[in-house]
Amino acid sequence: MRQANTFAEIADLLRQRHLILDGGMGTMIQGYGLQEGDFRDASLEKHGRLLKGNNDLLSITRPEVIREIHEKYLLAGSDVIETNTFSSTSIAQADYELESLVSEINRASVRVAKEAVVNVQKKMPGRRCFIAGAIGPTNRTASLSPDVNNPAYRAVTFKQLEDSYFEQALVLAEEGVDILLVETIFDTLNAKAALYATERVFKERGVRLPVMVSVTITDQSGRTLSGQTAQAFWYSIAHANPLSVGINCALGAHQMRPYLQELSTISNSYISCYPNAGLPNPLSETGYDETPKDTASALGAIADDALLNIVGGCCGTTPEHIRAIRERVEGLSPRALPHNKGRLALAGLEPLVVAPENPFILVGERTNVTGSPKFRKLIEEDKFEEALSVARQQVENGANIIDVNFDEGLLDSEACMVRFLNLIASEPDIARVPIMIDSSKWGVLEAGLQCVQGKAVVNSISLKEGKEKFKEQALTVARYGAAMVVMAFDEKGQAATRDDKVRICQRAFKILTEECGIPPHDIIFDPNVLTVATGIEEHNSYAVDFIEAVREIKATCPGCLTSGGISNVSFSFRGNNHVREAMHSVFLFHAIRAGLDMGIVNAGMLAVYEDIEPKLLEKVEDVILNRHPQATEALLDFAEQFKGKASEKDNESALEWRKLPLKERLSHSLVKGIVEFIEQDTEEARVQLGRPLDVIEGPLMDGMKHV
Ligand code: THG
Repeated sequence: MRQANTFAEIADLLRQRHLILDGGMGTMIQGYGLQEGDFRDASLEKHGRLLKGNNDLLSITRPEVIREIHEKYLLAGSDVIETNTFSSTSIAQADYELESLVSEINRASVRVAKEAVVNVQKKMPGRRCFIAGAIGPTNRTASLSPDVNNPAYRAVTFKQLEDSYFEQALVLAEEGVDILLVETIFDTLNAKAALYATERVFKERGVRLPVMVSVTITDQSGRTLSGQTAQAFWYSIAHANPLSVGINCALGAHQMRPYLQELSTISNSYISCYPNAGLPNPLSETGYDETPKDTASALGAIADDALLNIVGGCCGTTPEHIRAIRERVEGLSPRALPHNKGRLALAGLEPLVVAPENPFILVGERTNVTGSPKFRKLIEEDKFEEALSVARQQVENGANIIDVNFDEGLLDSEACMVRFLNLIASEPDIARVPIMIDSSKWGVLEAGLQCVQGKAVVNSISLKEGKEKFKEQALTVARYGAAMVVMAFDEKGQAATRDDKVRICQRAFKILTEECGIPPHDIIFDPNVLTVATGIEEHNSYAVDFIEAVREIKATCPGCLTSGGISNVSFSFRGNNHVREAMHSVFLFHAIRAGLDMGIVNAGMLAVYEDIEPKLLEKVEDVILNRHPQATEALLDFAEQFKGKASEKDNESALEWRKLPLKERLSHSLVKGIVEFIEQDTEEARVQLGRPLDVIEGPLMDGMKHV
């Protein structure tokens, strides 16, 4: 795709100095004391809604006001002015029942900005001015429910947002803006929809514009309104490869500093900052605390440390603020672009960097209707909120990512995926980790991608249906900004041998990196963990085949990652969790040494390799490494003694302790920190003993002695 000429021009400027944005539009409009009539022209005379406050409309009804404000900013030194289109989407305009005017408002806004540029250039020949098409967050949020009684509800969907943003961005591009600016982001899913839409606009028009992205950190928590940290935010939108990323609005520059520092360290894009003029203050003339000098010195202090490239102002700032900011940063070196090497960086509410120097990544397997009978039962009984406890348990037990799967014939997998992911989004202790969206159905994967604000992993795509389908799906996943698990599966079927696994993954790697432009670190190969010790001789080498394939794939597909569904390996020992755990640990031990980066596991149910009894270890290792032909039989014999012995850590099936006497059950709960039965057991004790105090002084205190 062709790049607009402005790319080179702006990049050239950014290497030399800070680029200056404009300041607040709303603040300036307020100064004109406009009334309802100013927001109406002849065609709107009879419009049934009050229109005062719909500032974007002024580009049509009072264009000279908007033009004058633009000119003031340009004369104060802005290199870039923002179109008066912050709320010019059908979703935002719905408040005024003016969805039908969206195209016209955007068109008029670009034109009025262009006129301002022409006027200023008449006074200052040769002056270069850029126009950024402003794309606001809308007044709805895709990641949060506005209904406290229904946390899975959403007032707007990704698709609705994307359509609405597309309509706006298309007109902005057609009318000739130099840049698109997705700004004041409070919900990353909204922003991802906007970025998906701008990409669609570029594709449709065959020309790409620079995109600027600016997030709002609402308060001192350092989080967006939808709960993400600044780093998680960056990783969630980095796929758009924006010209710049930065922070605007909510806080004054001073408070933004730590977050700008974080972005500056991890992002390869330019860094922008256009703060409010401090806090709202009804007593001050502009309605905000900071004078031009205040804002300039706060921003200047950050620019002194070369953290910034683009500066300007948001609410409450005026042309005087911009003049002061420009003067303050004049002559300062802008931030130099870092050269961070590519690595897989996922995000939930918090970031997760998957790098060779970091520990192995555990993907929790239990939120899977085919992998956990408990989870399946809860879903089948429509107990979605209770099913969240399975996800929480995985995270508490150390899962760095959770795999979510609803592939079951009798379920509406797509609806289940959407509902469950929406529910997860409202549970910060679960949503802090990235999601792995697991399905063999493309529709389910795409529906899932439209629900997660972080950077997710799609599990999985493959060459199963041929190269064209594979490319199309990979490119779509990338446009949603997700990483992808690629199974060693092709037109002929699933790879079982080392050589087939390697061959298919290498072919997929070439297609993805060379033909699709997908970064290697967004590709996670899964060379199929197949079950060993089934009694069928050719299955005996399955674990070794996997391990050796991992080694070769890591060596020949530079930058890629590898993963596998670890529990598959031990299906032949179902019902014998003690042995299964040992098998998983041994298998992981060797696979990780061969280069395995992550594994789908039952988090919290992994034995420590060094703790496995030597006899069991030897027999398990014989099976996993296929060390002799009788290995399976030997392990089967040896395993007899553990049959039915519930694993220590198996919190799903090991409910044997519930049969213990009440006192011991209470003690068990206290020792293990299990809260599930506490109410029921203490109530039983109260009924037995008569007084709550007796419960505390009796069985609870006794139990505490064991903690
Ligand atoms: N690769 C990729 N994705 C995958 C797999 C893979 N997703 C699904 C699966 N394989 C990984 N997940 C699981 C989840 C659970 C189990 C195995 C793999 C499992 N469950 C117990 C069982 O079936 O015996 C449940 C028993 C119980 O809880 O009582 O073993 O390979 N990319």
